[in-house]
Parts: sequence; C-alpha cells; structure tokens
Amino acid sequence: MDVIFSGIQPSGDLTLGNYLGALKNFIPFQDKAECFYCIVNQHAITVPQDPKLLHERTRNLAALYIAAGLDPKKATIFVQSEVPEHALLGWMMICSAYVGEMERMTQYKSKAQKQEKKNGFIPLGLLTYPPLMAADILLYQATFVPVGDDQRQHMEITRDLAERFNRKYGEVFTLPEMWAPEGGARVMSLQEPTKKMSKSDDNEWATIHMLDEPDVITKKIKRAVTDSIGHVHYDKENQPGVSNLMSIHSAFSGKNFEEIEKMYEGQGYGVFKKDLIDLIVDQMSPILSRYKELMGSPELDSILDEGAAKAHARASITYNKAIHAMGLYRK
Ligand code: AQP
Repeated sequence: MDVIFSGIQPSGDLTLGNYLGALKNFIPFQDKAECFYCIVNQHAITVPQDPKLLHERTRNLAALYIAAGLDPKKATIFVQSEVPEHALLGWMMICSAYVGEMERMTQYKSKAQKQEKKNGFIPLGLLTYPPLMAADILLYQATFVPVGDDQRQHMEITRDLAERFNRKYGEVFTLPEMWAPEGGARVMSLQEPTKKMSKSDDNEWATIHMLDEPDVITKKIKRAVTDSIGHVHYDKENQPGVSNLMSIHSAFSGKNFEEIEKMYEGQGYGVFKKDLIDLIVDQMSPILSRYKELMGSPELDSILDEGAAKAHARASITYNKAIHAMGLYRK
C-alpha cells in the first residue's frame, strides 16, 4: 500500500495556492493509501514567528485540514513538534547534506534575501530547511508526497539525501516520488502574476485566503491584475495575470484552457471574473462554515493527540533503523 506524507506550515493564513497546490490533493489519497498529514510548525520557525500567533495558527491549520475534507479516521493528522523524531532525524539529515547544495536551493535564495531585507539577518534554519523536510518524509517511508510545483527542488534533494544515506549506511529509506496536480498548479500572485501566491505576502490584494469571506474574494478578484489585450487567452508570457486566473478557473471548474477560452470568446474580462468569483465562493464557502464549527469544539485536541501518538509509533521504527545504521546508539 502506498504511504503518503505531506505538510503545510502554520506561517500565515492559508491561500488558494496552498489549497489547490496541496491541501485539496491530500483528500483523495485517504481512500487508497496510508496517509500522514502534518502541521509543520518547526518549518514555520525557520523565519521569525510571534509565539502566540504560531500557537493559534497551528490549531487553526488543523481545523482547516479537517474542514477541507481530511478525515481523522482515515488519515493521521498531527503537529510536527509533537513527534520528536522529526527534529532528531532532521539533524542526521543536516549532517548528511552539503552547504553548497543547500545554498543552491531557489527557495533558500528568495527567502534569505527577503529576510535580510526585512530583519537584517538570514536565519540558519532557512538553509537547513530541506534536510528537515527530507526527515519528515523519510520517517514514514512515504512513497508519494503531494506538494505544489514550487516544492520540486526540495523533493529532488530529499531523494538525493535518502540515496546518499542508503549508499553509505545501508538501505534504510524508501525513495519518495513527488505527486503534483496535473498542469503543475502553481497559483500566482493576483497583483504580481510572475511571483507565486504566498501566505506571507504583505500585499493583501495579492492573495486569496481560504477563509476569506465571499465579499472579500469578490473584491480581490475584481482588483486582480489583467492586461489591455482584452481576450481570455492562456499565454503566460504576454498575459500572465489572465493566465493565472484561467488556471484558478480550471482547477475549480475542471475545464481545460481551450474550453475556458471558448466559453468567453468575444467577451471582456468582466464576465470571466464574475464566473470565477462564483466558482471560488461556491467551493470555499462550505469549508469556511465547517471550519467555524470545528474551532469551537473540543474534538480538535483529541484528534491531534491521537494523531501524534500514531505518527510517533510509526516514525520511531524508521528512526531506530537510522540511528543503528549510522552508529548513533550505545546498546
Ligand atoms: N502559490 C502556490 N501554488 C501552488 N502550490 C503552492 N503551495 C504554496 N504556495 C503555492 C504549496 O502549499 C504547500 C504548503 O506550503 P508551505 O506552507 O510548506 O510553504 P510554502 O510553499 O513556502 O507556502 P507559502 O504559502 O509561500 O508560505 P510562506 O509564505 O510561509 O513561505 C506546499 O505543498 C506548496 O507546494
């Protein structure tokens, strides 16, 4: 049976990018594989976080996982810092990694630049993010990892680190495959469509959050950058804004780009944007209502307690194999 692992950082309010690139794709695996879905709070602290907010967002994200359709009876849902093997194996992975290959990671380069500009320093955790992510995945011997297209490079380094460890110390880890939605699904900023939509973007108009109320979604789509060409046409180079909106339409409507172009032939962007708003609101509203119900219920803590125990039981098996392979044990 396939084993699935994935996680999202509680580093801000989840965006449509996180939903379409990751969370939405977690759901179907529950019925055909053994699934581990983590709230990766130790990844979130690779940049400075407000402790109170981080605590709140960790619980909120768990509620959002469930509101979006994850079923704790089918999938193990847990918080990364509650399963110590993540940090323990993470350190072993750091010691197997090379500074040069970490410095080549594009996410490191862009986040490091942003942090240096914002705070005047680059947190070391940003550089060691990929080995921790490798540990997350390898602990569960995951066969598939559903992530957005932006995580491709991190998935490659995960495989490299696993292969390197296996070659040097013996076969301990399963080599995981990335699972990305068809077409790659990278949702771009609504204001700068050549940049990915990110939950830590300071421009509120750039991002649709999963928990935005319908009137907010309407305003944000209406304000989304397009162009003066005036045709609904997929051309990432010359019409990046419209192409991004078409990708979002396609993800919600299930229609391909040709079908969408035909639907709006001879019409301006107004009708297209209005339909897009309806599509997003129709699918996101039930999630918003379920989320509000869950936040007020005590159920959430027992789900996470149980999830941490199940994840720990599984992770400790791989961790023990890894420390024995590496000679990191006494008896
Ligand atoms: N714009 C996006 N399009 C498609 N997928 C995306 N993902 C993120 N943004 C997009 C996918 O969401 C999952 C969780 O991401 P994460 O929280 O681990 O970190 P991230 O990729 O760094 O996401 P953000 O929103 O950009 O967070 P911040 O701003 O905190 O860095 C991953 O599977 C990712 O591919």
